[in-house]
Amino acid sequence: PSESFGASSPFYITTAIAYPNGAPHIGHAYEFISADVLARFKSLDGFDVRFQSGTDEHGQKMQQTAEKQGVSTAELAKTNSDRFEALHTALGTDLSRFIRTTDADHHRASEEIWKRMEAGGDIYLDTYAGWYDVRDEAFFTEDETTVDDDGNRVATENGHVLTWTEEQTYFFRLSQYQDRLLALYDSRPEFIGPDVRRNEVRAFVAGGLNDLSISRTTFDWGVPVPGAPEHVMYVWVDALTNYLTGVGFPDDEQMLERYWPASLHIIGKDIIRFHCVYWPAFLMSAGIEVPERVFAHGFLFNRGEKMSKSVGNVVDPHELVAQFGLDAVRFFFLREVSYGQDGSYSAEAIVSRNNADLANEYGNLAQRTLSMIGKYFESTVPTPAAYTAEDTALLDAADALLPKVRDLFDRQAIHQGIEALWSVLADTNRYISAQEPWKLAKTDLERTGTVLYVCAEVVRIVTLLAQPVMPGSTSTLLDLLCVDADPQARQFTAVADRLVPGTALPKPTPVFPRQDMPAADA
Ligand code: ME8
Repeated sequence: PSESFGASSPFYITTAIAYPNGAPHIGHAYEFISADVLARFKSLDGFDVRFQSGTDEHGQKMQQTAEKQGVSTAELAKTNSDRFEALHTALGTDLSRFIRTTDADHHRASEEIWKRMEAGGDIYLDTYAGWYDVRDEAFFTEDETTVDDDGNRVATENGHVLTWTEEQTYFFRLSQYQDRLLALYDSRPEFIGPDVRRNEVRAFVAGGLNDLSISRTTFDWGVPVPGAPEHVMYVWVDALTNYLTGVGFPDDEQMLERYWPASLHIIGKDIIRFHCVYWPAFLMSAGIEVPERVFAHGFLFNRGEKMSKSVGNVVDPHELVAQFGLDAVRFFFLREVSYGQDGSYSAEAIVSRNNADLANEYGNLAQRTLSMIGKYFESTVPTPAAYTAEDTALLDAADALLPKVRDLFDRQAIHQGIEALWSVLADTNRYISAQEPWKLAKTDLERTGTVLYVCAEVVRIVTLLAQPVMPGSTSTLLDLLCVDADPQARQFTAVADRLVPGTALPKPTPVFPRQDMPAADA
């Protein structure tokens, strides 16, 4: 049974659960960081956030990889699952649960959803004969395949080599869900984001759906089918169910009631069909509410090239963090890439973002403001005198940020949210250059104080709102502004406060250092 819950609204957000058949790569890191930013944003905005990630450990691919490496499948899963968990720690993601599909409660949940779909009359046994893609664990019909130059039968959509498979499997009556799925997409346009993805999914479903093979007898690394233990569940049936397991399905009714349906599933664009077609159909069949929204981010490429072991451009996310610092990496991914579209990264691009946006536009503004307060006001927050039109315009722009950024983040337009913050920082830099407080200080100390107060106040507001993106550096900067360190005092409600004149500030230290451009071949 779960603890009692507070008054705030629940927000349940998940990432995809990764296959632990190898080490995590930058694509995984990108997904974890972006979901963490969204989770932190909601949490700072007063929601009771539950955030889940984990590993998807079953399936034939896992079993085959383990055989190749000469280790047990359980060992392979454990070793790599631990690496995914360690990556979460290194990235500072604030998880409520790291789930493994080999966890005992997950077996229980998978059996239960299966039984409910069966009770709903949607599961039947039949013989399957078709082309099987081991890598994606998916079947293809003849017309979805082609023969490649080496004479292999390959899947037309992804080029993976297929094997002819005939076996008795259980089927899910997906074909019966076409109308209900189309009705879902039409009545709840926010169910799939970005919009372009909804159109793709809708067109796919409108084209007709085949029943789906949902069990396997050719290997045994999976959740046994209730009442038919010679079958294991198709890996996607159990994988998708992780989202329910994590909120207490089926036993903890109180927790389930609170956090289900999930508010937001964050996934990559290659697994949209599983989340936007199969998953809602399974849930409808089992009589469970569908999630509120699925958002698909794009793929990340190394200098525009697909990351692959043979190209030798697979970068270990830990190395990236060690080289550039966690917050610079977090900022880069979210500011540089339009969330929902593909993006590219390189050492040069990370350093130039760091230097232009963090060191110059943000860090330098904070440092100049705080050091002038140190120099001219004995390190205490000055008392503002009457505001000019410029002062008011700037403060108004900063005050307008919260509703603007909230709206953008609620649509997962993270890059635009960050852009909005930086646009006010740019205004503030123009303002300080025009006001020239370093000159004013010689003639009009009162006006100098007002200008520095306005600048410090903008920095405070932007810093509060930038916390989800860069939790570490913003915390340091809020300390320098003497914002109470109690997390409650750093919630977004604090945007409406003002710096208190007369507060003694500590000696400022630069928070966002410049970085050197890496050597050309780095
Ligand atoms: O798909 N850029 O696991 P996975 C951005 N187990 N994102 C990427 C990426 C890249 N280069 N490469 C992969 C699975 N991803 C399933 C999910 S969920 C019930 C089961 C994303 O380890 C990918 O799109 O192959 C997915 O969202 C996540 O990383 C895990 O991929």
